[in-house]
Amino acid sequence: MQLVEQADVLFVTCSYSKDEARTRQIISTYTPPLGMAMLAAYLLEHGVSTAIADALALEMSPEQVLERIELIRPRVVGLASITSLFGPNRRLASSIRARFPDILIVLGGHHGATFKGSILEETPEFDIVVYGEGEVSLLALVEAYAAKNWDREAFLADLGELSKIGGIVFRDASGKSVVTDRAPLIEDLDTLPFSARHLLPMERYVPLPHQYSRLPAIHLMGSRGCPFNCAYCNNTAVMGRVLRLRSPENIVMEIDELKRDFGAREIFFWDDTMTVNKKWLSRLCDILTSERMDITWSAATRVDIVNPEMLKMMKRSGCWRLFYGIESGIQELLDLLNKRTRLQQARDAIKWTNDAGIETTASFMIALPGETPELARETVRFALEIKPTYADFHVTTPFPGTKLFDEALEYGRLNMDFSRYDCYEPVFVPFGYKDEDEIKKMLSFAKRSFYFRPSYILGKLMRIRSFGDVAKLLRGFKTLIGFLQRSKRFQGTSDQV
Ligand code: B12
Ligand code: SF4
Repeated sequence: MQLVEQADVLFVTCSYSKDEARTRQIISTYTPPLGMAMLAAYLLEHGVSTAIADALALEMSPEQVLERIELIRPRVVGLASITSLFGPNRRLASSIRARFPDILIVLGGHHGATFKGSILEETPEFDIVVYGEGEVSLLALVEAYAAKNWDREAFLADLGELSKIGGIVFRDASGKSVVTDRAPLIEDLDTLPFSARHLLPMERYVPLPHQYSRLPAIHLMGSRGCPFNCAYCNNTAVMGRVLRLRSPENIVMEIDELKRDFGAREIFFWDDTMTVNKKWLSRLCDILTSERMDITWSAATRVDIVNPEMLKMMKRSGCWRLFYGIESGIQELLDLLNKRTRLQQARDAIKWTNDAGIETTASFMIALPGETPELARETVRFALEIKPTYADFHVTTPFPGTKLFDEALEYGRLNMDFSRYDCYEPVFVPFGYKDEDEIKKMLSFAKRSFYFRPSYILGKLMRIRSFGDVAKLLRGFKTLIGFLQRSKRFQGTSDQV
């Protein structure tokens, strides 16, 4: 990682409470703030000195973050927030504001994009919110700020200048928020520079054992946006519903750079839905298949947009794992989610993918609207029936800005403590469940049912080929126990469901 000594813009990720950090070390791993790295690359390309402090991955204390800011002396600090991290981000902004009153504090990411105006009216710590795709808006903002000689007060008072910048929220003279028109989405993603990973502690981002087949495995996005409209999904809040694709050639150029700079052997595609455009996928696979590449990769997609030929082609090109959001084993519940998939498509997709020699992760949501514990057990049975390599179970979390959030009260009770919106803690209790505790027990039951089957454990043991496999298996086991211990801490004494 390149240590930057002075920069006009500093992005900072914020960490969890001590307890959360401890839990994450058991159950999770650090992941790169790719959005910030993309923004940093864009700013650097336009001559703006930029740094990133990934405080979360570097396990920096709040005081260390302030020391770093003291050292770098940025004019702008950029924070990004998903819903569950809004509280910690606000605390961080508050401590920066207290110590560095002249720094402009800008918030980006999904929570800001969802709440826009109300954020500024309720949280004085933030100066500006950038909603939507950040590159164009943030650069315009920084350039306008520089033109004001980095004078925060003068800049924030120039409402005429601020209103010319697309995709931002600022306060007018009375403190009311003003939302400017959305900045146009970047049409040609190939015009964007590659993520500024040299500003990140890349050695910290080792995926979980079931998430890689070879190391170093590096995260990358080949597209932005998703054309589907699932009722629970907040993905499109920032990037919209139109799928924009980088050219396969441009993606491969970035992979070449990752091989050269970080020795990448595997790519972890973070795209929302990798197989929407078959022509694009086929071209990408063609290039990746060529021997020169020697890259393995994994990605996420939907069960209704794969077929056996495509999967075989993906396997040939190095794909070793696919993540499918299956969500439920009950068709009526899927229909309520506007998922637009059939259970038979889930069965077929998992079978075809397994047959192609690609590992599968099937993800399910527990405590959906209309669900009862009996229906959840049916979903667990479905997960066992379709035989994915791994199954993820999360609790239903109605994120603000989604149809699920708007309609949640028709189907159950909703807790509005956003700090708990992390997909592990139940915040939504459908009428079919007694209380949160019953949901936590169901989550734990689902995980144990899937992973503690003798046939599953035996299958894993039979596949051990090397010491590396043993180490991976042990780390995976530790992760699972971490999950279960965490849900145990959340729940009551009985495990009966
Ligand atoms: C990759 C990913 C992850 C990764 C890594 C996250 C990371 N380190 O960044 C993993 C798998 C670890 C993960 C975990 C979780 N995730 Co996630 N994740 C995503 C995903 C698919 C892509 C994010 C991404 O990198 N996008 C690419 C970049 C280019 O886009 P971007 O980050 O939005 O950045 C742009 C703008 O937001 C803006 N911007 C970003 N930062 C900043 C900063 C400033 C200052 C400015 C001005 C602008 C700006 O500009 C950027 C470039 O245009 C999104 C869905 C999506 N499509 O966005 C969900 C998503 C962000 N995740 C979500 C959730 C809920 C979670 C979890 C809580 C779920 C869980 N329990 O597993 C955890 C929380 C982890 C955590 N604490 O960070 C939700 C958030 C919803 C919400 N409103 O809170 C999303 C939207 C998916 C969903 N369910 O709808 N996630
Ligand atoms: S859940 Fe997946 S398919 Fe559905 S809208 Fe979100 S990203 Fe698209």
